[in-house]
Amino acid sequence: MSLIERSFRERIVMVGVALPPTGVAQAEASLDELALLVDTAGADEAARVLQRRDAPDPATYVGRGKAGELHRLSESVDADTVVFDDELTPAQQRNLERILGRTAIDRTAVILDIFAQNAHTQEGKAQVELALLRYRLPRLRGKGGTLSQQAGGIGTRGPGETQLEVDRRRLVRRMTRLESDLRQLSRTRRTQRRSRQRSRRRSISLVGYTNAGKSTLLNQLTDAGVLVEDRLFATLDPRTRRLDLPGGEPVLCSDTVGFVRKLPHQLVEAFRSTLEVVSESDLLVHLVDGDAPDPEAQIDAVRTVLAEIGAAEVPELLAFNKADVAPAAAKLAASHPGSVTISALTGAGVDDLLTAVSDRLRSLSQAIELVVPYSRGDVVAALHREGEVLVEAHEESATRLRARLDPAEAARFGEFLVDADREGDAS
Ligand SMILES: Nc1nc2c(ncn2[C@@H]2O[C@H](COP(=O)(O)OP(=O)(O)OP(=O)(O)O)[C@@H](O)[C@H]2O)c(=O)[nH]1
Ligand SMILES: [Mg+2]
Repeated sequence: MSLIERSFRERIVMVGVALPPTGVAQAEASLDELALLVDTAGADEAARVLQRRDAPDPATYVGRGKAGELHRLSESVDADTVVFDDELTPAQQRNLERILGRTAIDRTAVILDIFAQNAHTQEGKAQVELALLRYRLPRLRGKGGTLSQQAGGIGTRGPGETQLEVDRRRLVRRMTRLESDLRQLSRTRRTQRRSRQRSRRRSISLVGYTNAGKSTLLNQLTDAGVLVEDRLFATLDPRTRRLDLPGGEPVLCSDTVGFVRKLPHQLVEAFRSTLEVVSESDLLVHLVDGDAPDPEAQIDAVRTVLAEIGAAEVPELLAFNKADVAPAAAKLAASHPGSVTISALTGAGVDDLLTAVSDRLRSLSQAIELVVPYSRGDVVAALHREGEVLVEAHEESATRLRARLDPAEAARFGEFLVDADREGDAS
């Protein structure tokens, strides 16, 4: 399932293009991150090149002259593969491989490769395979029966159209199968989630850039025993654990896949159902690695992905992590009102984080007052199920209740709401 050969450590030339308005500094930071991704995928950096351009070349991404230079460089450092720090179009990739005389891949392929290595559950594997196939389909070239990444070109076109068509059909069939398997898994997941919702528990999700410390935090909070690794995308499958907040309220806490700049849209698509747990949360704890080179850029990248998965509206609590080794964490927190500083590793600040979570959840729900006629026992039962009943008094012909409810749920009980103002007038 892999895009990168792993029988030996491949030698990689990395290529970035600095485009306006982002500029050179950001392109360099992105290349640094690509180096981490390449290393995580199991390959070695042989050289890196940054080119300044006004726009990518439609045919070759970098300029044609630059491509020739890259060919000479790749020869001299004995590189196996050239990785471009952006998504290449299938045509650009084809043209580049012809000029470079070796495999040309893009950032997306590297990230997909890491995901492929880290997928362990049935659902994770299916999601990654689907993303890989969606990436490969438009890049399929007629070359025997293989779905090879190797360059085609004059003289290597193989048996031609027919075989290509066969490959393509096989691929599409497999994709359809995976899509239907995933739909089934997603239905199961949804049913499970619904039964949890019926239990009236609120849910929070730990989100953040990859390697921010989300799994470490879940372990610190719940003894979940989730895999923690100093490597990118260690977690692909969400874990949900119960956790008691300081006030005693139990909540469900999920650890999820980490995000990254330019997270391939094929992956976002494939992981959509997994990520529903995020968009349906009551609160996001957005964990930021205080020790990262550019934490603010990581915050932006995470928010971009959150918007893509429909979670932009979910309230967010920022937590700057790794305070034990990053003095910058406290400074960052100071510039983000309402945020907290923690060390998921040592546990420092974690109590404050939980208090903040508890406070935020409380402020998100509102206390309302209702009068429900005795004939509507079902409504009282629903209030107990979906909210927190604070006071319940039995009056002559009705039950009077004070309850805490999410605004969305409160709206459903509109006809039983006591209008506080009118109540004041009457007395
Ligand atoms: N010093 C220090 N290291 C930490 C802290 N929290 C996490 N780490 C380290 O950071 C690395 C990544 O931690 P994980 O918990 O796997 O990070 P994650 O956010 O789950 O990462 P992905 O699942 O890959 O997205 C590990 O080496 C952790 O030991 C912390 O508070 N202090
Ligand atoms: Mg993790």
